[in-house]
Amino acid sequence: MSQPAYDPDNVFAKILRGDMPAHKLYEDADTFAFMDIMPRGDGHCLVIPKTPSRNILDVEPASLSAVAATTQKVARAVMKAFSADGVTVQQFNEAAGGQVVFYLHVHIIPRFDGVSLKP
Ligand code: DGP
Repeated sequence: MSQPAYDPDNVFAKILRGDMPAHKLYEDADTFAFMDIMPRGDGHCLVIPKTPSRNILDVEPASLSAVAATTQKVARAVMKAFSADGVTVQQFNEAAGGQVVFYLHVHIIPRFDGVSLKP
């Protein structure tokens, strides 16, 4: 399958443009982190690059590196803020891979001993 083209009419691009609201957690020159609107657990948040890409299949390595660095920063911060026992980091690509919003994003979900994620 060839990679579909990036479509700028997606909700995360709108959030970055300021056309839609979001609960911002962190921002730097290359990345943006905000709370997930449909959390699968307390503190569920997302990290996106500022350079648009559809998913991991088309992202530039530098942008992916920036997302990884911010993911680590935010994962540490939310684990501390929520006194979590662990953290799940997830990332989906294309519909068959579970992707719903076609703008590269990484899920960060604090985890607690004995607590399952919401479906
Ligand atoms: P996925 O593409 O499968 O990784 O899931 C997209 C995630 O994005 C899902 O957890 C819900 C979240 N989401 C969808 N629309 C919005 C929105 O408008 N604002 C925020 N903050 N999160 C959203």
